[in-house]
Amino acid sequence: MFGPPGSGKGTQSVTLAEKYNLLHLSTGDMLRAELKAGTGLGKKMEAIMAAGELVPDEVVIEMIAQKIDSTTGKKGFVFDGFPRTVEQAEALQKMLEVRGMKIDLMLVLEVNDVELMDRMKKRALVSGRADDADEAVINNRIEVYRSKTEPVIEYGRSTGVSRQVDGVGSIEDIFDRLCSHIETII
Ligand code: B4P
Repeated sequence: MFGPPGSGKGTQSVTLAEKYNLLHLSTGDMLRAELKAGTGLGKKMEAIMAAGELVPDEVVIEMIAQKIDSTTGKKGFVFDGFPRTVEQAEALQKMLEVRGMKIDLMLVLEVNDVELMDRMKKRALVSGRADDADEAVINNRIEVYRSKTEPVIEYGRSTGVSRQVDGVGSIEDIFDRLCSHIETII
């Protein structure tokens, strides 16, 4: 599941994972759990995340590899917020290949910047997330997405797995749009 910050990746991934018996893997959620638990890793990542920057590739790659290896009883995975750099995409492809798996679909949620800002400001009222609370940080996250993460879409296009999905509208309508793409490959 792909898209800018606030595009609905987390929102949609949870219900998609339930419907198709997949494991939802959100690197953002995993990192926030480290922060909350006050682990050494969490303490190191706190300032990076609060500034809206990306944590080092090796940190998230290792977290994902561990989760893939410890999962049983699921038909597959929904990766939410990962990969976020071309290096992470290449690492994911390799880690799946050696385990006899592959990326089936890359769903790209498209949402304009005004709507993104509006959603994250609203979420800030309830999330308590430092990276939602400040307009400059939100702008930085969108900027980091455009410069470091959008190139991953090209990577997905070159392997024929990416699909653009309109991410504006009701949560239910967007869910239906996403499902219609998934239904073409199962
Ligand atoms: P994430 O947790 O991935 O943060 P996000 O992009 O803001 O989440 P998401 O896009 O899923 O939010 P959603 O749309 O569901 O990452 C946070 C930070 O962790 C990053 O900045 C980075 O520092 C670090 N990080 C994470 N992964 C990393 C990686 N791989 N590499 C390096 N660093 C990494 O929700 C947004 C809001 O919109 C919600 O309030 C929701 O209710 C609302 N919403 C959803 N759909 C809507 C709709 N259709 N209409 C109206 N509102 C909607």
